[in-house]
Amino acid sequence: MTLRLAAVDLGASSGRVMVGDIGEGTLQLTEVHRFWNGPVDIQGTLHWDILHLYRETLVGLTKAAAGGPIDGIGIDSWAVDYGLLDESGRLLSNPIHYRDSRTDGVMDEVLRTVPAEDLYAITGLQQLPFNTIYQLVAEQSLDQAHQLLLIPDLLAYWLTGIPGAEATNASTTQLYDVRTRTWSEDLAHRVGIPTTLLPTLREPGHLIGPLLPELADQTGLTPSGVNGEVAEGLRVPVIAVGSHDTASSVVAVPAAEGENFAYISSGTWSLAGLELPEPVLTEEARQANFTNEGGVDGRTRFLKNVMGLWILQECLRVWGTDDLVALLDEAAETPAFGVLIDPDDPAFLAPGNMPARIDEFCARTGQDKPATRAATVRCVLESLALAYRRTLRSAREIAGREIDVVHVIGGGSQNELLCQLTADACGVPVLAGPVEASALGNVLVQARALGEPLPDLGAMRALVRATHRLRRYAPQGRPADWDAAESRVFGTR
Ligand code: ADP
Ligand code: LRH
Repeated sequence: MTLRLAAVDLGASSGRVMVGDIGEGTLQLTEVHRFWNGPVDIQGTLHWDILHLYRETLVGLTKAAAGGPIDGIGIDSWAVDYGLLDESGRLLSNPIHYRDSRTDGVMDEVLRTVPAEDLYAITGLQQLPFNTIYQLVAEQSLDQAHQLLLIPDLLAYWLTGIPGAEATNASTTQLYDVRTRTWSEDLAHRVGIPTTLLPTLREPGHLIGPLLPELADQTGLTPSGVNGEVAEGLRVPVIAVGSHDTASSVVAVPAAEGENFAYISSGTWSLAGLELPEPVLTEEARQANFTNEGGVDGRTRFLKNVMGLWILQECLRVWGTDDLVALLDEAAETPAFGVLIDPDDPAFLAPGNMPARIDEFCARTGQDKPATRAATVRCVLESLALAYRRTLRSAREIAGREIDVVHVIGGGSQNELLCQLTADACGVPVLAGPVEASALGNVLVQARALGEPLPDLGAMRALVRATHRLRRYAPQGRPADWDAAESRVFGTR
């Protein structure tokens, strides 16, 4: 059986529609459409342009249809954000961006009602100021709302008319009980969020429903029949995948069977951690602010959000250039261990003048500011590598696991300097690729739902490994230099 599947993958910096061709031993991904995504500031509130994302999704699906029949559609996106629907199913207002300042101070307010220990014991989630629970406490339109749909579920609803909440993404809301894998109605009550807002949960692989007839007409999407030709009258199913983009990308980590691996899903954010069979809800994990997000097939994504390439994206925007590759080449020639920052400092969360904020961080910490743009880029990359080193070391210690290799997946796996610095800082080899890990994880889970013999994550990963070229970076340099750099930024352990 050969399947042609459309993956709608909405990252925080770009959205794309990819077509995956999957058969026995084959997996090929083709990008058919890519479009801008990012925060839109209207009178001081940061929004997502959800109608632009919907329209571009349809443009992408139309392009996918032009290449032949499509057997399934899966949607994944960044986590935590949502749209609210009224009783008639209409979107109440444009979804707000998680970087908006409406959640400033809300976490502390909630923690006065629900102790941090309780929150962690139930949800296993890291404290991030923009977790859905805090956004909902800050929400203005709650009393008019009938239902909450997370972003990929909102798009799936617009494509099919069927609402629901896919579990991996629901696990990022901090309203999801990681032990029972259901919504925590208790928590919702305690913070004043009506539980009626929370839709029925669905697991990755669940068939959501067929594409609405008018959208099938508009896009020209039709599935293939048994012999691969267009099947008249049938409508393409929309299938729940790991709809949290990071859950989908972890599916596509090309780990070998039995390998002790860590991963860094590297894009706007860097999600650095381990895959575990069960959540780790210990006090040590809570203190270290590790998250236990839900993975495909009931796995736990035990990881931390590191601020990621966002800082660099904002530098480029402020400098008015998109020539990242030239800047990376210059940064590679810049002396090592100049200025260092803590990328997770809250100063770097909101959009703005990142080069100036880096300069301010340096002033605050008694460092000279970077002398050139290339030095700023080098500072960001070395600082990210240091943050990965700290994060993966704590993950290893807290979970009691070995790490023999770090898989770097996502757009940032193309950044050779960052991959090398990561190998150097972590002291283990980095295997870089695939770039489009989320879209791959998306089509793999669809393929299994449609009967492709991919029984488990091991089989999916073996297929990715067999069909994608990976780049290996061996650790170089002196570990003592990284020890010294780490104590400069974070103090001694
Ligand atoms: P997201 O899904 O969060 O939107 P991506 O996985 O698409 O993010 O990764 C985007 C990042 O990938 C960019 O911010 C950039 O730093 C990096 N990137 C993209 N292309 C290249 C390239 N050719 N070389 C190095 N880095 C790249
Ligand atoms: C990465 C990501 C990450 C979340 C953040 C909001 O795209 O989904 O896993 O924490 O966006």
